[in-house]
Amino acid sequence: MPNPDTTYAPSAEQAKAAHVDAKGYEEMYAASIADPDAFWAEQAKRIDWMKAPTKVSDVNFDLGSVNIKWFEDGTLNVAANCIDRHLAERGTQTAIIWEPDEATDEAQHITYQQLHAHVCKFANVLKEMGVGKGDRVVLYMPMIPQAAYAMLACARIGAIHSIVFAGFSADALGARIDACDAKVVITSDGAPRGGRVTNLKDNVNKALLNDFDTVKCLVVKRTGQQIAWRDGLDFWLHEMEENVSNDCPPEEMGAEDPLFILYTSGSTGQPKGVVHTTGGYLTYAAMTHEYTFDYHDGDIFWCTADVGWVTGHSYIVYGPLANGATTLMFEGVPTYPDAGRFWDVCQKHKVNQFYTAPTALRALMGQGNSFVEGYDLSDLKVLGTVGEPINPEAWNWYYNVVGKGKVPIVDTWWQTETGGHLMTPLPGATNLKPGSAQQPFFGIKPLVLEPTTAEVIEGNDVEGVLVIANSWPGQMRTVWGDHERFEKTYFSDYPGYYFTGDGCKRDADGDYWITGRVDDVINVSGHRMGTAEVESALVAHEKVAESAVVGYPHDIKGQGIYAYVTLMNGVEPSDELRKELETWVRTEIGPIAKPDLIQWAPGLPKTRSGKIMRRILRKIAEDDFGALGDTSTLAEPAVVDDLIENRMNRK
Ligand code: 6R9
Repeated sequence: MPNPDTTYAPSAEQAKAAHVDAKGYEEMYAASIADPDAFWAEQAKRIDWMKAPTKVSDVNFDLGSVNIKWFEDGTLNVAANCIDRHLAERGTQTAIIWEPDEATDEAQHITYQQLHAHVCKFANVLKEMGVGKGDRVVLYMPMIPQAAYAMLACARIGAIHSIVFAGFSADALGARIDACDAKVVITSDGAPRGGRVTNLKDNVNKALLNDFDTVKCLVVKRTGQQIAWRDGLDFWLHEMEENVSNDCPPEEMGAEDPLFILYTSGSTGQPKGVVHTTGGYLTYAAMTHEYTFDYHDGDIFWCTADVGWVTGHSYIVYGPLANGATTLMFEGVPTYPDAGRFWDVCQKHKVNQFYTAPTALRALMGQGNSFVEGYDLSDLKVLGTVGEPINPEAWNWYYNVVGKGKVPIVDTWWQTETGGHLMTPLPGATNLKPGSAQQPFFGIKPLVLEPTTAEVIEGNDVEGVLVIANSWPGQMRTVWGDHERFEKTYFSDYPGYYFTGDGCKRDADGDYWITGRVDDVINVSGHRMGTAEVESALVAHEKVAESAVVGYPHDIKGQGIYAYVTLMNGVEPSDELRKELETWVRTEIGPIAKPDLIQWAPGLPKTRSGKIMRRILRKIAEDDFGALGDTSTLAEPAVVDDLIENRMNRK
């Protein structure tokens, strides 16, 4: 049981200045659990409703009738909440600071008024292209302000956006366009990142193989490079904008109308389209943004995620803008032009809250402190992390070198499915423990279950699987087009609870420590990857007969991808073939899925019923084969000796 000697208490000033101190958290949490509907009815007032809801929650977690509704009879518009309602008071305040890839290029400051004009025009362009309420629009964009305009434009007219991370390949993009039956794809000509440019429009053309003659594409000019063009189906945003008005009244949406779909990896098969709706999601994104980061009026907030991930949705766009914040959008990478870029940007824009991923911190930590030390980081008030457990070494570096031992760190645990933070320390309220997500957010009831019997484990100093016993407004509502899959994935293993897929410990003080996924999902640089996805990409190659993929500990990425590959009869293993398979997976899924290690496996360890024994493969990949556990059910024990002998990860 991790039990760090040092905890870090907030200073008296921090506790006083924060929205809640320790006592405030206890009281508010208790109230949120004692009468959730009263609590959330009050919280729903933080957003502007066209018609205020009279109902609060309508929730059923029973398999076969899973149903989740919040604020059901209320109506609202998300874009109006993120823009219009701020105009009177903060029209000239900066809504978005955009920091381009090249440090020498000028940053842009977009005020709320300007944001309003951009989004209205954008929305009218979409209408002009035939997009209406309920239609799906796929975004495949660099981190440019137009990505935020596009999201908000969809929200304004009631279209459902589905963002595909621009690092995904054309094939992965195509699968998602098909899965949600998108009417329009929004992209840019090129996407500069870390000094290199990806031609996004060409990827879109490849992705549209099945729908080449039907799906329209709206293109933002970013680089001005040569791109492939389909006359009559492709449109430049800047040209379309010349002919539309900048008046676009926001559509009145039901609280339970879908706001967006976001595809995420699961333990089996195809990515799932996680559906979030309008009223509950916005309430939850706004509230968590305010409390977790102790956001106050006038603060400059920076979340370094990409809008292609849920973190970018909730904490670059929807949460901060609903709160009238100034949110920073960064096009580049942490190490370009050098490992000081994050801190240069923090200094330049006087960032108050900074939110990033452990994998980025580990990479920067490895470059040495000199990249941090030259910068004035005195505006920082809160530091945050997300995406994977943060190891105490990285935590301490973040705390001492970046925060100079004065700035609280919030280690936020949540998921694409949860819409916003479910467990996190709160600045000013929590005695921080390096590596622990610590305590539930308001209204969240976590439970630890015994994995095989599903019994609730009471008390402290315990370990098991993590489930949530109740619903919250930001919870996903369904899997797009497959409600049965939604029920099966999240509500069937542990009936009556939302199953997170994570394991956890609850320590002697009652604080939670996330121990990682308990399903076949691995976490590479904070990004979820289903081992099944990588396996199906590998076996799609003509020379591959079979494959099994597992995670193994990786210094920078958290987990690396270890692939065991059995080749077709007669195919000889070689370094060239290894390269070929790496490139293959990159084009099938994207660079983030490229295996770090590929081991040629003449056979895979299987039970007599033919199930691959992943437990054994994980151990070998971890270079920990002394503890293989029970191998008595193996069909061919000799297979394991060969795999150990030729293992790729030797410490
Ligand atoms: C927001 C996001 C979700 C999975 C989740 C867990 C891991 C996220 C974490 C964390 C430990 C944290 N995870 N935050 N593990 N501590 N602070 O990352 O969403 O991409 O859906 O990933 O990431 O395993 O189940 P998503």
